[in-house]
Amino acid sequence: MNKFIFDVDGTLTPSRREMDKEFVQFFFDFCTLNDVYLVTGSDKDKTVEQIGNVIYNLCRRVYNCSGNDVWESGKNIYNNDWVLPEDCTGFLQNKLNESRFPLRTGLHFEHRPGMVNFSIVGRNATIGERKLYVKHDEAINERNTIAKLFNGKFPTILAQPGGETGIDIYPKGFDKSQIIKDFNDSDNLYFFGDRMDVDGNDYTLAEAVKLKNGKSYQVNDWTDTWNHLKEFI
Ligand code: M1P
Repeated sequence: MNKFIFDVDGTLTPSRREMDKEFVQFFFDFCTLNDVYLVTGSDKDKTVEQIGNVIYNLCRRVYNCSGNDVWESGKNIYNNDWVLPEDCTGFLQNKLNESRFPLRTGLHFEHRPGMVNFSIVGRNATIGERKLYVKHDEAINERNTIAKLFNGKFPTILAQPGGETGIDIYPKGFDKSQIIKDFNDSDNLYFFGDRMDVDGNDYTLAEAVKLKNGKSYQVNDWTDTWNHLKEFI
């Protein structure tokens, strides 16, 4: 049986923005005709804000917080209560103090079920402020550098740049790849994500899908995803 798994930010929507209205129409039909699963670093409220309640509930299952907060037909069926240890918070706080990016908008640690999103610019950033940070990060590769240092220092925890501005942090094994246990060997898996590069937060799941003989599509944006999906109708 075909099962379609989608990342959200950068794959179904522009990062932290709403889904395109015409794509919503197409995707509504797609979800009605196929088994669709979502897996995102974001929490439920943000995902609903982006894709709407109708699509959210049409999905067979939604894996929020990288699979640490799982929803099915409006019900929460799994929730991980891990919290970031204090020494990790201290390490990241130092990185926040040391960063040469000049803006701080607040909410630099967003605690979500089973994970934390760490952001130098802060999760209160406006779209313009986010763009400034993206430019800064592209120039000096700040998020990858922080994530690599963090992973070297805390071997039981994993830090992965996710989306455009932050770093997603969870215990090792509790990244997006944890969802693979919910699929059978007989399932034909198709996974769509924008960060399947070795440092990105779709990488581990793309590898797990490969081990199940499934197919992963690295996309540039939601229009790219839409073009691929036209092959399936
Ligand atoms: O789903 C991808 C990422 O989306 C957001 O990233 P950013 O705001 O940095 O673009 C965050 O919710 C992040 O946790 C998530 O992985």
